[in-house]
Amino acid sequence: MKPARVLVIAGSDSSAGAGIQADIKTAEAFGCYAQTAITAVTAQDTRRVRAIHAVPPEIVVAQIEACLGDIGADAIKIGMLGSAKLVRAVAAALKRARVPIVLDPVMASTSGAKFLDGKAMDMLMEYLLPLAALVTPNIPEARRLTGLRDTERMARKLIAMGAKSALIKGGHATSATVDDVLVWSGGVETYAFPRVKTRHTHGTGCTLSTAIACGLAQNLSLPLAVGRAREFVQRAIETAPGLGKGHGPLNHSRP
Ligand code: PXL
Repeated sequence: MKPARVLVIAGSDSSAGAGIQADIKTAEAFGCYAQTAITAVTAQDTRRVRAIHAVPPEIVVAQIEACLGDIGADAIKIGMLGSAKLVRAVAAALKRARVPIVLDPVMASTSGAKFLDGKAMDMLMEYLLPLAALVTPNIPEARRLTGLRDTERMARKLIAMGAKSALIKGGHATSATVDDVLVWSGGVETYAFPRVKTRHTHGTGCTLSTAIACGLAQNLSLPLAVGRAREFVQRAIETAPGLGKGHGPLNHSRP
């Protein structure tokens, strides 16, 4: 049987904990075929981002067209974009895509480097949210996008702003469990997992959103795709190899 196909539009992480490298490893773990449109090349380790080289929008669009024009995709995941220009170009390139789009509104790296400025955030809300089957902000991102503090209200506002559904990730909260809240057409689901005391969380957001896109590509319902993805990330954190001196990578291979 042919594998389900996902197209990932995201940045490269030289340390391979996050970004495109995490996305490909995640897709492999779920038996999906990942194609990629690389938006930026980052030079980073587990401690900091040293340099970012943005790929010109026309080259990103050419990659998207190459992927969709031949092999095709059953779901699309959007991660790091990096500039307002690229947000607009990607939105235009995906306008006619008829498969679910998972939008991870990446604002910064786990180590704190800024990936998206205010103007690009505004563009993302205007042009990309309306294309998203699911948007997956963490709490700081959801606050920036909505101006609200209550999780369920943040999700509802993102839906009012155009996304079909929203998953607010609780990793940045301080509760004993990490509570991720999904608001979708079928109602509200909360995914609660014990908070793991670890610094090895580099790439959790990338991994989760790609794992969800894989589920959607494989025709799982949205709440099942989120549940399966959340379990995968939990095990990947619990079995992280402990590499690097900062925020190390997860274990993506059969965690
Ligand atoms: O997890 C956010 C993220 C997205 N994309 C790239 C990254 C990171 C975090 O470091 O490096 C390329």
